[in-house]
Amino acid sequence: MSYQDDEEGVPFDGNPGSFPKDFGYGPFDGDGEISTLSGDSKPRILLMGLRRSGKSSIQKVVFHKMSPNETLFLESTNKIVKDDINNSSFVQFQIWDFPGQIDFFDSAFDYDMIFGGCGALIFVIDAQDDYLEALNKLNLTVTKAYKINPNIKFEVFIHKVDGLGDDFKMESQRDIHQRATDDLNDSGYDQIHLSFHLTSIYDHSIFEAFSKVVQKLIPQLPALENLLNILNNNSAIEKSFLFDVVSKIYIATDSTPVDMQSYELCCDMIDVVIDVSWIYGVKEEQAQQDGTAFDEQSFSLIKLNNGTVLYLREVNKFLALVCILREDNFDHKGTVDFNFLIFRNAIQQVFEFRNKLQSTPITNSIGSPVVTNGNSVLADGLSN
Ligand SMILES: Nc1nc2c(ncn2[C@@H]2O[C@H](COP(=O)(O)OP(=O)(O)OP(=O)(O)O)[C@@H](O)[C@H]2O)c(=O)[nH]1
Ligand SMILES: [Mg+2]
Repeated sequence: MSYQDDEEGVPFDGNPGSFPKDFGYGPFDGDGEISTLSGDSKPRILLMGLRRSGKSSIQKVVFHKMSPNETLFLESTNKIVKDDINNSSFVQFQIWDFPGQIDFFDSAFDYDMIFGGCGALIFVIDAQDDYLEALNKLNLTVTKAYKINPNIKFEVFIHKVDGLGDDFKMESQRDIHQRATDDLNDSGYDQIHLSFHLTSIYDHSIFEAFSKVVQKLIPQLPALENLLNILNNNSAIEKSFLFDVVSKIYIATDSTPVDMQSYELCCDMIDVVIDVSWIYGVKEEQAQQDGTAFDEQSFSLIKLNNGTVLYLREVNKFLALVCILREDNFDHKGTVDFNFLIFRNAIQQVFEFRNKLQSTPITNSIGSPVVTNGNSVLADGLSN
C-alpha cells in the first residue's frame, strides 16, 4: 500500500493499493501532542456539486461551528478552497471545497492531481431545486474521477431536505438513486458504487452523514466496532459511540442500528459537557493557552426521566465514548467503569499497532520508498 501525494504533478499510477495508509489520526498518545501530517500529505475529501447546492455551508457548519443561519451570508466560492481539518482534532484530513461552476472540460483543471490522492468525493445535490442538471453533473464527475482513481468512495448528499415533507424526502431519494444508477449503467460504469444520504445543516443529519463518510476511510474501523460490541455486551449498554469531540462526528459505533434521536442526544451531551467545562472547569491561563475544555478528567452522567442514562468518558485527548444504557442496568456502575478501562486500553493498543505499522517504510509497487517533495511520507507523517 502506498500513498502518493500528487501536489508536484506526479500522475496517479492507478495502483489500487494507493489509498492512504495513515488516514486520519495523529499517533495515539493519551496526553501528548499529536504529530500533524503536513497539509499536502493529508487524505482528501472533495466537496463537489452545482452552485448554491450548499457545499461551503456544510463545511462551515460541520467543521467550523458556523450556525446554520449564518450560511445565508456565505459568498459563492470562486476557487478551490483547501481546508485542513484542525490539527487539534483526532481526525485529520483535508477538505477541498469546489466552486459550483467548475468546468471539467477546462484543460487548466488537473484531474490527476485532484482525484489522485482523494479518499472520498461528496457530491451535493440541492433537493429543493430541480435536480436533473445536478444528476448530469454527478455522472460526469463520478465517471471522470473513477477513471483516474477507482478507489474513491462516492457519496451523494441529497441536501437541504429540511424544507421537505417525509414522503417527498423518501420519494426524492428513491428517484435520485434510481436515475443516478441508471445513468451510470447506461454509460457503462455499473461497477461504480454510490452511497446516498439525506442531509440538512439545520439538524444533525449532516453530522451523521459526515460520520459515515469519514468512517469508511478509517482502516481500523472493524477493530473499533468490535471493541464497542464487546463493551456493550459485557456492560449491558444499549448503544455506544466513539466521538471525535471537536467535530462531533462519530468515528465508530457498535453494530446495532443508529437511530437519529440517540445520536442527537449524544451530540447534545457533548455540547453540555464542553459548555459546562468551559464555565467551571477551565483555569483562566489554560483557556488562553490552548482553548480546550476537554481533558482526561472529563466525564459526565445524565439521567433522563424515561429511565435512560447517558454516560460519557474521555478516551483520549480527542475522543470520547458516549453510551446509552437503561437505568436498571446502571446499578453495577463499577463493572461498567472497569470494562471501560479495558476498552480504553484496547483502543490504545489498536493505535499503537497502527503506529508500529507506519514505522515500516511505505513502499510503492516496485518496492522503493515513496518520496514526496524530497521527504519520505513516513518521516513527514510521524515527526513530532
Ligand atoms: N434550507 C437549507 N438551506 C441550505 C442548506 N445548506 C445550505 N443552504 C443554503 O444554500 C445557500 C448556498 O449555500 P453555499 O454553501 O454558499 O453553496 P455552495 O454549494 O458553496 O455554492 P458555490 O460556492 O456557489 O458553489 C446558502 O444560502 C445556504 O444558507 C440546508 O441544509 N438547508
Ligand atoms: Mg461555496
